[in-house]
Amino acid sequence: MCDEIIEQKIDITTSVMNKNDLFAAENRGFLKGKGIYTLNLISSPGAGKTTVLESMAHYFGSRMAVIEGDIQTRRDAERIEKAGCQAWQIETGGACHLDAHAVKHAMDQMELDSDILELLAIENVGNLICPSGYDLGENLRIGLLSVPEGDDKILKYPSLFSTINVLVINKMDLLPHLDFDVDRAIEECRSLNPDVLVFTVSAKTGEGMEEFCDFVESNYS
Ligand SMILES: Nc1nc2c(ncn2[C@@H]2O[C@H](COP(=O)(O)OP(=O)(O)OP(=O)(O)O)[C@@H](O)[C@H]2O)c(=O)[nH]1
Ligand SMILES: [Mg+2]
Repeated sequence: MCDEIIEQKIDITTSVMNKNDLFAAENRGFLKGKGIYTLNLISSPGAGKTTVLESMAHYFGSRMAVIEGDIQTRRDAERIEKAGCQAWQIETGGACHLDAHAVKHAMDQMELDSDILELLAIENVGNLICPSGYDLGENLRIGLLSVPEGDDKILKYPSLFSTINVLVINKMDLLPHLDFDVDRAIEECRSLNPDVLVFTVSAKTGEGMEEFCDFVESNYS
């Protein structure tokens, strides 16, 4: 009886994931056709995803568009628009992650035909667990960890940190005030994910942001 329920649960989960993967593949093809390179930014709430994107907006300007994912409010999209980029807000109404279908729907509403547009950044809902299971059709999956969260988080949330291409450690300006061990965080991330690339930045002061933006641009130019 119990085995039967577990089997049914696995069937349903598998079918939802297959559907997501189909939409993700569709998104990837659509974006490739338009020559747009896509990032999926994932972190806990408040690690600095929107601040990183505001800083990136200074570098990329209208070459970048942003999809914002939050449970509620347009606050992050408003911040990105203020920073000079096109932004579309997805309010999930409770879901703790974005999925590829929601991203497809957002893209349908956006102006993605501009010749100068080359980068789409997707800010996922703040969460270290749920977003990691959903491919959105991105080219690069970026995990953000901020110094105040503590250097022990990577091994506690392996589903995210083992599947990212790039680790960005943010809020480096706070390092002198906290006991975050940068080498430990990097070492633990590489133990899960040997090929991960690492950037240390402060989105607030701009430290390390030019190097990070140069890297993003070098992936498609
Ligand atoms: N000191 C410092 N503060 C930062 C830095 N980056 C972001 N913050 C602050 O951290 C807070 C949260 O930043 P957000 O960019 O809103 O974080 P977020 O990850 O987008 O948050 P959610 O969208 O709610 O998940 C804000 O008060 C930022 O000003 C940084 O590099 N240094
Ligand atoms: Mg945000």
